[in-house]
Amino acid sequence: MPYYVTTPIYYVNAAPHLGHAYTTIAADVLARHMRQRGEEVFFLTGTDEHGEPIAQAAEREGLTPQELVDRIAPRFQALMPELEVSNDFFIRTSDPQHEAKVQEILQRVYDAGHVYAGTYEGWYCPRCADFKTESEIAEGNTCPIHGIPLEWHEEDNWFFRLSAFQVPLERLYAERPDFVLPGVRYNEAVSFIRQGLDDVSLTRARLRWGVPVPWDENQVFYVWFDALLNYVTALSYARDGVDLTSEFWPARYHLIGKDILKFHCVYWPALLMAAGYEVPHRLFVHGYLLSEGEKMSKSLGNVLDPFEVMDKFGPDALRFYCLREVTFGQDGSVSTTGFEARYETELANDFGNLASRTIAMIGRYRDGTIPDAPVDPQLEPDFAGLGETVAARLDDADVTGALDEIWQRVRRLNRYVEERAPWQLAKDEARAGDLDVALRSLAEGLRVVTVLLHAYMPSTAERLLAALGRPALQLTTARYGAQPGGQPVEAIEPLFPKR
Ligand code: ME8
Repeated sequence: MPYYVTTPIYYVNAAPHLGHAYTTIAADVLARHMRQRGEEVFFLTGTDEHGEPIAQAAEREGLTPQELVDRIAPRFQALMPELEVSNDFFIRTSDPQHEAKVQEILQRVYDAGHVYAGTYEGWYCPRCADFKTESEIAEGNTCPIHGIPLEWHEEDNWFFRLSAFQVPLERLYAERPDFVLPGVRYNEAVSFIRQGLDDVSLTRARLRWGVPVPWDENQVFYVWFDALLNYVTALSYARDGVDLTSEFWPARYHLIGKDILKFHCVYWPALLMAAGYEVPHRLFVHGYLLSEGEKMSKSLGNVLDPFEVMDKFGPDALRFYCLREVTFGQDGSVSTTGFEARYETELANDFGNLASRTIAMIGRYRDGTIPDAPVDPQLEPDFAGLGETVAARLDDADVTGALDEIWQRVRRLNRYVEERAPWQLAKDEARAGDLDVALRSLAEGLRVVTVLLHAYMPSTAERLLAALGRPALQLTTARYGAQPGGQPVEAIEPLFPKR
């Protein structure tokens, strides 16, 4: 089954930060891993360029909205190769093809009777571009996400009949207990639905910066409907002259942060049903990266700059750190000191040293050729079924759990070096056969973990596999003993040098 994975599309009212990098890296791990499994993959990310937050940011800077988005969207686009993110397309919601497709789909929703004219009044957060329900209003009539005062808004709008989807949504969730992962987020979505769904406003009258409503020239679509639809519109024009929708829709995974759960877990499936599309297979809702106990965000200003971290340590170290430090699905703190500690203990010591020592010992004791000896059966139980275990974890988007499985084997190989002490074996000619087995087993174990780490640290893994003379990346090769010995290796510079 083809594998379509998406990230949220990011607002371009400020520069990209580590939170944006985080979701995108996680999606990249899934995409790369599925390619290693030989699946047809389509991986989408992009920018959300309409709506009030953008219009306001442009005004503050004395620019037109178009000028602002044309200035900032390229910075998000440039972030992708820097992070080694292998997205198949980058959507911008100001793309004319996206706008035309949004109009076509929402016209269909209108024609099917899911839209009516009404007046909206309520408390509104201009940063969220969202009206707040009773339970979403924080103390002092403020936005619980941005901490700013809410504004009372009244306007004539077109409404989407979300309430009509109450029963279909309840049924969807009852039939598919894994529709939203992790379970705590599934429960949150279900309780939101059970509270009773109000209709939601689909358009905005006061704003010009958006996709025009085809049946009412005085309105544009509410940015969230325009934005959600990116996941289907992109497939229709990402490849010239080919519509990929029937191949890749429904998406296998939408990855999102918990801040946008309501839109994705409630509005989005309802809108898809109204428009006659299948709903996605699954959504995975991750937690927040925290900095000094607070959510990192542009509006709060406590931002850890991914560009700075990458300049000093490279993208692979950043990718590894984010997914290792914070269990995907939960909140967790990130910091420069935390980063440096993991860089030192896990990347430089656990993995980097294992690679350098293994290659150096093969050089020193066996003239740089992996001995053509059997692999040590002692390590077999540690590696049995590892590829399948990692694949199963990643089928559930458990990117931290899969990485932990791999890392346990990295540590096992380090213990194996200590247990076998090849430098001792090398002193005794009678133990040459044992030394052959130990070196062959280390090289093979190292190769297996590196194939599995490719999704997480692509360029490091490729460098190391090339040095081991076995560049194959397919998941089927991630089996201990799958590749024969007798292979020359090449010395390499430390993978994670001291900084
Ligand atoms: O909400 N920790 O865009 P946005 C973890 N345009 N992830 C974080 C994060 C943090 N501290 N900060 C941001 C929007 N993110 C809409 C989405 S989708 C149809 C429209 C990530 O620029 C996380 O994925 O505010 C979060 O959901 C997303 O960035 C919000 O990005």
